[in-house]
Amino acid sequence: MMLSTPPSPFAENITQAAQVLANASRIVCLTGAGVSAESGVATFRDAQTGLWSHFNPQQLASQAGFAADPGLVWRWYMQRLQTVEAAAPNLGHIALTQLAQLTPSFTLITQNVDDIHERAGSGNSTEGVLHIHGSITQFRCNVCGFEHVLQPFERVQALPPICRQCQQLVRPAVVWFGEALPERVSALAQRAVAQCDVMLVVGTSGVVYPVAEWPYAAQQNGATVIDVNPICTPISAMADLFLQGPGGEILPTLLEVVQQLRASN
Ligand code: BV8
Ligand code: ZN
Repeated sequence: MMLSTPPSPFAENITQAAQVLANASRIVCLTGAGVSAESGVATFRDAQTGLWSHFNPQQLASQAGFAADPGLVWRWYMQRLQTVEAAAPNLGHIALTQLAQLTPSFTLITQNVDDIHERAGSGNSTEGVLHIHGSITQFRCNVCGFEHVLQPFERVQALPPICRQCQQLVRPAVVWFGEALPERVSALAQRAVAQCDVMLVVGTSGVVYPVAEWPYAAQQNGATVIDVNPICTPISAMADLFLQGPGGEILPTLLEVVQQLRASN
């Protein structure tokens, strides 16, 4: 059956990857900051442009960083929140929602704290989008965990809001370095990783743990690992198939070939 050759310099790999995805029964898709790059949200490592270039994100995204300068951390998150809210889903996000509809079981695990996957239409499955590192759009008390609904005036405040329950500082509901992953989400994610037959990894440098171990765990359980990234990373090196390029280009092409294969079956 002649497939229309996808317009990609890596047509061979794309066709192979599409065949694997078209035959898969349980797909896990693991995304990182790269999937949101084409929406204008700087990736975690190059997010340090301009104002923030002289700060280390690992410092800011930590209890120590928050304790040292809660105002600086609060303003960093308010600026990132503004960028996320202004960002629209790109063709990569949209292709993932359509791929999910073609697959019997599709679990989306994201390391991103933005809500762009949801706004693209992902997450309509029972589990929704598994935010393994939390969400920048939600807030809670740093001490008692009491949920906080952000008020417009609090976005431009120099300091974080105060918890209504215990008067401690409010922080974004993200997982900081040195903090444990959310238990329920992590259990759901690790079960999906253990049971999948394909793991599609998109836009992650694969350097943040324990999530960086999950492609290896999937592969050890017999899954095929496909990596989508414009550059080589430890994940592209271990992947069974490496599709080099931006997600916004590769994923729609991949989806098109999967749809052709599905239609011909
Ligand atoms: C924990 C929320 C323990 C905050 C984030 C071994 C085991 C366990 C832990 C560790 C370990 N070794 C070290 C640790 C500690 C630490 C860690 O991993 N450190 C690293 C730096 C060495 N891990 C932790 O602290 C974790 N917690 O282990 O707790 C514990 C247990 C019990 C009790 C207490 C404690 C928690 C880690 C979570 C940190 N929080 N985010 C916030 O966002 O502000 S991580 C943050 O960085 C992001 O969420 C994301 O996960 C990560 C950045 O990674 P990427 O998404 O990959 O982004 P990056 O910019 O790096 O790369 C982007 C990629 O996209 C690039 O490859 C680029 O080429 C590509 N790209 C660019 N354009 C495109 C593209 N791809 C496709 N298309 C494009 N157009
Ligand atoms: Zn509190």
